[in-house]
Amino acid sequence: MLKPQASATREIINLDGVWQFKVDFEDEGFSKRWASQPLDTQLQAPVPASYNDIFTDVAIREHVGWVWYQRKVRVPRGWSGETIMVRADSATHEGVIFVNGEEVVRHLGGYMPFEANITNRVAAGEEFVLTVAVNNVLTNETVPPGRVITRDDGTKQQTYLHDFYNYAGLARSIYIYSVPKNAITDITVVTDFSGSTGFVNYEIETAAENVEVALFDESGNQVATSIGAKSQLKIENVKLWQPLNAYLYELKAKALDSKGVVDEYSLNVGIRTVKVEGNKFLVNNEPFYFTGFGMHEDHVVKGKGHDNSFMVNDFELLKWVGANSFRTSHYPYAEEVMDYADRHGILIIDETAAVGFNQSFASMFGGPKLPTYGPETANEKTQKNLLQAVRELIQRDKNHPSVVLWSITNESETGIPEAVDFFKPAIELAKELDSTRPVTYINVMTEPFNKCLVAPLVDVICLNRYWGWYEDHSDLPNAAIHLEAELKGWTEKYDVPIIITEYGADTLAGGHSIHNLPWSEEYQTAYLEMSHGVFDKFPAVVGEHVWNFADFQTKPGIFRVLGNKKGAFTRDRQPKAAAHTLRARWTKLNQK
Ligand code: BDP
Repeated sequence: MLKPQASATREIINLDGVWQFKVDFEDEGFSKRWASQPLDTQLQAPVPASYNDIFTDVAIREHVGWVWYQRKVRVPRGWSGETIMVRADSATHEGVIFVNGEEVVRHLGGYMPFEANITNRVAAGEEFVLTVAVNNVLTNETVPPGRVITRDDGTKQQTYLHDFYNYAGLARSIYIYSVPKNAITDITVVTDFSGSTGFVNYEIETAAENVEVALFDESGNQVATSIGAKSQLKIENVKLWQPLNAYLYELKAKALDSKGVVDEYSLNVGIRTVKVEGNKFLVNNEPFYFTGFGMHEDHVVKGKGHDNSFMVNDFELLKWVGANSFRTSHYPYAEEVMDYADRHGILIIDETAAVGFNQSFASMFGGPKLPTYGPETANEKTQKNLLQAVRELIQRDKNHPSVVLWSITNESETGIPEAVDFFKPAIELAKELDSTRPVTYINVMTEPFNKCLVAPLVDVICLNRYWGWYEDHSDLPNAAIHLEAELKGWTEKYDVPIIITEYGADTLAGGHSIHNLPWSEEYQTAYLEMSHGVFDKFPAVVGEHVWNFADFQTKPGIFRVLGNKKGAFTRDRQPKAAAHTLRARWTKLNQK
């Protein structure tokens, strides 16, 4: 699904703004056909934003079920004869779009775009009523999974086994856009180079009779052309897309019929290669070392709402601290983020929302402890949804040069054969859909090298390790010994690159201790330095992503102090001492 854009043949209207908003406390919005009438409400909610922290009413924040958004939309006069689409960049976790009261599309999975052709339901120049119902419920079949339980007073409560707050609503933009008949419906590019010659292999989907493609450099000079829906562009004196030194060509595709151009679509293309060789992770055939973070889409008030100011500032901080990469822990991020990373040379480990498939977390997050895989937990329907999530992720993000590794799941239970049955098809699907990028999963501490059964299936091993925090708490000498012993085990067993995708310590900004007590800024710094000393002993360790970039909101818990405090930055993006430590190390590492 191509991201909508304006071109000579396409127009787009962004519907960001303040919408009518109603919480469906009695679960009656569908039966009473709320979409067919003006929403009976005093509330309005901003789009894009998670709705939870916007209002002061705790009943809204903690609501379990549907909420409804509504607004009027006028279709531009000039759109007659065009195909008219409506698109949501996401609806967390399930979205239903209605046009003039009629359902036009329904989508499950909270972090992916979906759209519908509404040409026959609207008219150019006329207004229509757009309603979006959004459901925040997580069940054993959703990705991520969860469980709704009933309190003693009969009210519902959402439980889940992942460590970030279940923000919901319309956190990304909604659009209507026009496309011509016989439009370009998909583009896939795969890049390569040999010496100073670059190659862009492309494939374009369209019902139009012919296709013309031209590639332009950053100064706007045309550097290659081709004809046909599937071909190769050859670029002499190619400028490669490099980590922290991005170069983007613009591919302009035109679909034509006998009368001329019917559609135009532009795509940014970074020419680069990614390969795994032995224990090396190669970008443009050079060994690459990941510095950066596991992140979250998380801010005050907006929750997971996309915001360009926050996004640009986060990237500025990444650059300042010497990060060259991050992981979209634990769900796909807004497409604007992917575009920005392309433009700024930041590498991405792109992750599905498969987090919390691990019942051993029940003791920590509450709820009954069941088998992780089984009829009442992760079952065939869940697996089907996971496969769909992998398909949608790769479909959406396949052309981003920033994306260098697909992550199928975070911290699932992987030491039992059921885990192989559950995840192997998803790993295979990722490889089948994209043979150009390696595939990984993120290993949890409780599934070490001699236990985990999923590790042999992937190209890169990613480890989340908390020696010195959850284990050997406040005992860094022991933590160092155990971390080293573990990495020795992994590197002896597997000849693949290893990325430490999480290591970190909760830290209260402004907390200090001359004795390096946990939660102090001193302890976080000492913890990181201990970890780095161990990583540096292993050539197979090709990257370090601190958990987390910034403090973030979680479900309340006795081990969470107004959220997770493992950020190198506070939630309002001020550096803790650790950020300076990382900056000193990473700036030097990136100069090598
Ligand atoms: C890991 C998870 C991450 C948590 C982190 C923590 O992958 O989502 O927030 O640990 O406990 O278990 O801080």
